[in-house]
Amino acid sequence: MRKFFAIICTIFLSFGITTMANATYISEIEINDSFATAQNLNGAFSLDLDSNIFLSTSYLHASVDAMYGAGVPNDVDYFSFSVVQSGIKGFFDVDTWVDNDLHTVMILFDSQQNMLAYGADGYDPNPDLGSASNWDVFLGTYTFAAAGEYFLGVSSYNNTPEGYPGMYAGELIRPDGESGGQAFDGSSGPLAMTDNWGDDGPNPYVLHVSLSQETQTVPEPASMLLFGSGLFGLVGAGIKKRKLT
Ligand SMILES: [Ca+2]
Ligand SMILES: [Ca+2]
Ligand SMILES: [Ca+2]
Ligand SMILES: [Ca+2]
Repeated sequence: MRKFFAIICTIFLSFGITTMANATYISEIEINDSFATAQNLNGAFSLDLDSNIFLSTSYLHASVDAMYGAGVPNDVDYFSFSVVQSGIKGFFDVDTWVDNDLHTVMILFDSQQNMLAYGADGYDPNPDLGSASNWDVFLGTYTFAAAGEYFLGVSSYNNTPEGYPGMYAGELIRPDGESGGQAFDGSSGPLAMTDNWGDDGPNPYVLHVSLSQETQTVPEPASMLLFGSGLFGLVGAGIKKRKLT
C-alpha cells in the first residue's frame, strides 16, 4: 500500500513539475544606459523551474523582458545584482527567440567598472536552451572572487569599450560544456559601453542572470549566529530522537 502511495505521489509530482510555467520575468526599466541608472535585479531572483535556463532549480535566477532600441537610440542596457560571498558562481544568458539582427555583446563589470568577463554573438557554436540562434550572447560560468555589487551591460557589439581591457584570465564554459565568452583579471580600470555605432532595433530579448547562492541578502553577523544555534538545536533534536528509538 505504501509503495502504491509512493508511485501515485511520484506521478503527481512529475506531472506538476512538467506542467509548471516558466518563472516570472520582470520588465526592463529604461533609461538604464549608465552604471548610475542600472536596473537592480536583487528582488527578482527565484528557483522556479524555467526550461530556458540551465540549472534553474539549483541556481537562483532573475529574468528581464528587455528591448534593444525602440526609441532609445544606440541603446545600452545596464543591470546590477549582489553577490553575497566569494566563490559564488554565475552565468549570464541573453535569449532572442527569433533570428533577428541584434548582434549582442555582454560585459560583466565589478563595482569599480573593471571588466571581468566579455562575450559576443557567435562565440558559442550552438544555441543554448531558449535561443533560436547563436547570435545571442552567453557568458559561461564565472567564479566571483569577492562579495559585492556587480554590473552587466548588454548592447550591440559595436558598443564594446575601447582601450585595453586588462589581462585575459581564461575561457568561460557554459553549464552544457560549450564555450561562453572570456574572463579578465579586473585590471582594466573603469570602462563603459559607450555609443559607437549601435543598430537601433527594436529587438526584444530576455536576459537571465543565474547565481549559485541561496539568497540575495548578505547575512548579518546576528542572523548568522541565530542560524548557527538553530542548526545546533536541530542536531540536538536528532540525537534525542535516535536515543528514543
Ligand atoms: Ca533597452
Ligand atoms: Ca538602455
Ligand atoms: Ca541564449
Ligand atoms: Ca537560454
